[in-house]
Amino acid sequence: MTAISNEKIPNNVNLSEDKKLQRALEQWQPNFINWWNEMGPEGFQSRNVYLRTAISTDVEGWAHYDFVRMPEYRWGIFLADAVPDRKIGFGDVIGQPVWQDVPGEHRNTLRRLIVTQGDTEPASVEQQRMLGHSCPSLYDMRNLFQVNVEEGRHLWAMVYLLQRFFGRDGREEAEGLLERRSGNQDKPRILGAFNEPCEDWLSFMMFTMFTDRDGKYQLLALAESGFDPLSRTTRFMLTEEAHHMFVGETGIGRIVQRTSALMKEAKNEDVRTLGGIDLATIQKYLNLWYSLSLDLFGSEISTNAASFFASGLKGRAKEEKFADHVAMEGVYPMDVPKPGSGEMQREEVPLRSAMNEVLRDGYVDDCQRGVDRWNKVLRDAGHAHELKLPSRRFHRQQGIFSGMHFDTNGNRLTAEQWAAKRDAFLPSAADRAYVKSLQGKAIVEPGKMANWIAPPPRGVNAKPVEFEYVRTDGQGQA
Ligand code: BYC
Ligand code: FE
Ligand code: FE
Repeated sequence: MTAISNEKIPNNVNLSEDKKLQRALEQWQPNFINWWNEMGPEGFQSRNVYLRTAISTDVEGWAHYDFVRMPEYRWGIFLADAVPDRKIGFGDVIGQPVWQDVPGEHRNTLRRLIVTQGDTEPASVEQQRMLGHSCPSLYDMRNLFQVNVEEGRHLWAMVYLLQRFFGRDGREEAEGLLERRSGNQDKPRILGAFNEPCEDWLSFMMFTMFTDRDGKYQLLALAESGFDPLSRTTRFMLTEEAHHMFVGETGIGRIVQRTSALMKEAKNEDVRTLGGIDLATIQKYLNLWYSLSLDLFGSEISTNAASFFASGLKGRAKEEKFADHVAMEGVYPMDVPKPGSGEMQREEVPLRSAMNEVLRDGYVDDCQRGVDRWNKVLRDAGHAHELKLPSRRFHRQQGIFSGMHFDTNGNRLTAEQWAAKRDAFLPSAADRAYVKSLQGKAIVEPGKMANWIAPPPRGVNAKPVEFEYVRTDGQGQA
């Protein structure tokens, strides 16, 4: 077990022995707190929230729950334990010892990967900052804030790598991570999905289901990295990520469960008359966040991905599952639109250039397992309707299908057909207004749930569902 020190910046990297780094991080810390106060959860900063905090990096280290005011959360630097004699597991450098420092020739590429990863973390906090005001219960509000503080911690994780290994450039990038703003025209966040508005709880739960799950797959790929500090950092982040996807998957599961009960009551699918969220609307939000999240894997055919893999910087999720770790010879057969006509044509893409698509394959399967669990709720209640992941071609803004239009089954549409059908596939202004109208004010009476969502089967850390997870100012004993 690796204990976490209780210094100004909690850490398990012997920070007190590296005075220069400690100083740099202590200088960045107040800027982070300023950013958190300005861009973190709006209106709830002085509340006592029942949060879990890591006190060590092993499994038991997660058992620490207490009331904390969010600005006092113990953000810090936690790396998973080193694997003794670890060797690089893939690419041209397979079998060589992992690097404890940044190889000069990979400096820029690694920095860009770390900055791109780091940028998503504060972006998501910014996207979600108003949601406390419309939460369906105190239990859900607490989960939102747990996700938010952990995304803040993920930012710390990437900033540690930048400050520790990238000198002055790294310090500048660390400042940049606090300066860009989600959705801001002049200084947007780096990746598409992280500039999209996330203004209601259906979006939030789809985001944690689908967008945080991209996080899981990207972190799994970076956990394979030959740059060992990145591998150890992302391995610990993955333990935090599991909760985010739990929030999304069970959140949508509870909405589906409530909708299913309301459909029985209404004796038809139009549960809006009863103040529920109809399956058609749920499907549109799914279509939106799933397609935005597919874009986060980059293009199907990517020379960037090929060189990340060749140079041992970024592998595949669970690289050990694959037989061939060099991937020099294999091909990935893919339907690629012909330039001009856009007709699909089967191509054999060299495997290394298809690494984004290989990672996306694992992601799609993982999403499907979650959707299957939602559909089981519907089936068990006797409904024939199923939710579906749309085709990978649908609504793409990155990669070989971007700039073209497809329906959710992957059939090509003209621009006119798309314009006519768009609101049948994606949330319309009216759908968004309806979902928002259900969430006009926060439900803050302990144990009470909004009408459009079922209660969770159990509370947090063996506390009852009706526990007061977020307390008003001044209170706070567990
Ligand atoms: N939006 O060869 P391509 C998370 C750019 S989520 C905008 O297709 P590549 C979290 C790309 O940068 C996980 N731009 O892709 C979740 C490149 O630009 P340049 C985040 C995009 O490079 C929830 C150009 O298009 N982690 O943790 O193979 C809450 C052509 O690139 C997008 C990472 O992303 C896009 N969607 O792969 C909180 C891991 N897609 O070079 C947190 C680190 C591509 O021409 N990042 N582009 O200027 C990477 O591994 C890679 O940067 C990507 C792109 C997989 C994102
Ligand atoms: Fe994260
Ligand atoms: Fe996350």
